Amino acid sequence: MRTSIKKPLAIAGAISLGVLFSAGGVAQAQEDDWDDWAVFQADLQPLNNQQGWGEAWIEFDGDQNEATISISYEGLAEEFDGGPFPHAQHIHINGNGVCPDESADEDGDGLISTTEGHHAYGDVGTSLTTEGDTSPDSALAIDRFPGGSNADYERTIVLDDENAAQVWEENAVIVIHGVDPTLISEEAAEKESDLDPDLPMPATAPALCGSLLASQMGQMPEGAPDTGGGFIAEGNAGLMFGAAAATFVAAVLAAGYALRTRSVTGSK
Ligand SMILES: [Cu+2]
Repeated sequence: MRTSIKKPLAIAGAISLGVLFSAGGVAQAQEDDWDDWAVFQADLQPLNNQQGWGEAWIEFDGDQNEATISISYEGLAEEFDGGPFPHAQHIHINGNGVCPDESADEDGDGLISTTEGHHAYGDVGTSLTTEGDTSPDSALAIDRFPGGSNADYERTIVLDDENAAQVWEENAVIVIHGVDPTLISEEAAEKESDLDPDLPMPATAPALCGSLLASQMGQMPEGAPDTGGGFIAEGNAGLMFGAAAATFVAAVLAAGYALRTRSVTGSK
């Protein structure tokens, strides 16, 4: 009995939507082009008693692999051996998509090494170098990373499918390495790096970390006015007047009602 009432409602909703979107054929085609447009953003918070903070953005503009990556930070370790302190930076993937907390310090030296944080953020997936190779092979290419306390980095690179998928699935983490040895325990500061015995531990331990989360997806192409609304509200604004608006509202209500009914029924 219930089904016989709700099915017509769902069908009415589908027909109304069909009328609306065929009327907005051009807008629909544009929406398809924007499916690969997205911005992922990470707040970079300090680890290991470091000072400083930063932000990272990854923008895809019509391609699921080609990414413009921007990173800005300030307040990190400034000098190393008389030169700018190198800060290796990576997209980490295939972990849990999060940053480690203090419980990650397994050996109790007061420092979370890159290895100890691995369960949280995973492997180096992409090396965010200033030039040349961006594979994990360049993870410690310390002469091709930004150095010093502050940096403004931007580079457009083509992520491989695995890295791109991890970013789109919100399981990627930005990690900036290289800690000020005066802000960590003496014991940890004197160790050799867990990643390369030729480097001291402070050169490679994580300093800033942030999960990459979707900031905006598939709304408007670059350069369009951003008033904070979604695609329907902006792209189809011209269709929202008069009868079209009434049809659309009815369709959404009917579709929502049908979906809700289906999920309730399905959960039994
Ligand atoms: Cu890293």
